[in-house]
Amino acid sequence: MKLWRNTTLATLAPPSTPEAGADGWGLIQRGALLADGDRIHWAGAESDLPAGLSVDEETDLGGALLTPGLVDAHTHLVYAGDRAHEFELRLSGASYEDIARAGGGIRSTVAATRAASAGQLLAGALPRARALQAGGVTTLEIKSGYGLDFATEARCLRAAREVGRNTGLTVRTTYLGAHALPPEFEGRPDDYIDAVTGWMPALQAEGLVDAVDAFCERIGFTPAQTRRVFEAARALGLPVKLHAEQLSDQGGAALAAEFGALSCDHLEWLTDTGIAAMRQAGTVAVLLPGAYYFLRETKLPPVDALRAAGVPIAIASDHNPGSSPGLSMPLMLNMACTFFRLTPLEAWQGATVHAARALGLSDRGTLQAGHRADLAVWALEHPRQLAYGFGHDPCRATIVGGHRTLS
Ligand code: DI6
Ligand code: FE
Repeated sequence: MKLWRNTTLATLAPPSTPEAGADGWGLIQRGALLADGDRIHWAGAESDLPAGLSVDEETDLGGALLTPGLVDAHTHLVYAGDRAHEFELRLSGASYEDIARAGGGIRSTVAATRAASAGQLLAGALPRARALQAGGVTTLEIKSGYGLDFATEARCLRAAREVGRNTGLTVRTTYLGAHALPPEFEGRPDDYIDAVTGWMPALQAEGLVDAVDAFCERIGFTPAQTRRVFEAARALGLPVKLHAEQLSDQGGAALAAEFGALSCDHLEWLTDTGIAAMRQAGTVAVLLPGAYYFLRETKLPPVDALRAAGVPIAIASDHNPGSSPGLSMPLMLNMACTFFRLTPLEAWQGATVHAARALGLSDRGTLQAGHRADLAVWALEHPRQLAYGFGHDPCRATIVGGHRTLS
């Protein structure tokens, strides 16, 4: 067994568990944590350490803060090229949608990604994953969606799997073939949806698909087209999620909820109908403050109504080259508080236990016996300080499945 001691624990454990605290943080001063293989065996006050256990490895954390590792539940980490020039165009007045309609945007990243080899895609994605990890991330989701043909979508999803193998991080893959209309299908979006659904079984058979996503938007796909993608996923037993209500209200959240979606993401234009449907389906709301910030949006997601309805709220980086080229979950926590008025505790829960749920994972996101030993060590006294600062770098180490992977 491995022991981490002389630490302040923030367990974030739910009220029914022995690791819980009165206020949601589950703060334990002079704490200790024991891991057996890749699982947490015990977490509590060092003075209560169970006796008679054989400890093979002991780490004195010198009083540092120990928390669950962060979960980034929405990234587009695998792509080639960048869109710094489009950033300049937007700063001089062009809108994100204007650029997309003029053939730039997602399509320009698709052209660069199609031209990139598997090795180049991995070489681009690995440092991004490591940057997220340096900010405390131990589990992340990676979407395809910059290939838009079978070979390139498969190459991107394989690169995502490789990121997991190379870093030790848990990577959940999402097939986002319905991200944008590729040029060869111009004017034929329904034919393209046929292609997207047609590629799905082979991608699944290769073990490349943990979930299926779509971009339901004026510059993406209609609700009717999205429904066809979801029907294909359901026929294969694959869970769905949706880029919904980012730039306009398309009723996407209600549609996704009808399919029992794991999550609906973005949600700036979400309505009460969508919220009610998500609550009923148990769908997580994934808020993406990086895209809100970088696109200089002003329409806020309906956080109060989500909270009142009891819809779990997660936050994620949405890392992508067009609308959120950031790689720091600590910054997302800060922006979720400043822009969206989440409390620091809600932001933490949003980047841990609720984010895990958005990926269909119920074995991580808190420090409680039986959960994965996915941990982050911080030079902080209280986790609220992570959401308070910005541009700082307080993560000292991450531990994935009981193994220290970064320090
Ligand atoms: N919404 C987003 O924010 C990203 N994809 C999506 O559907 C942006 C993708 C990009 O601009 O490259
Ligand atoms: Fe996205």
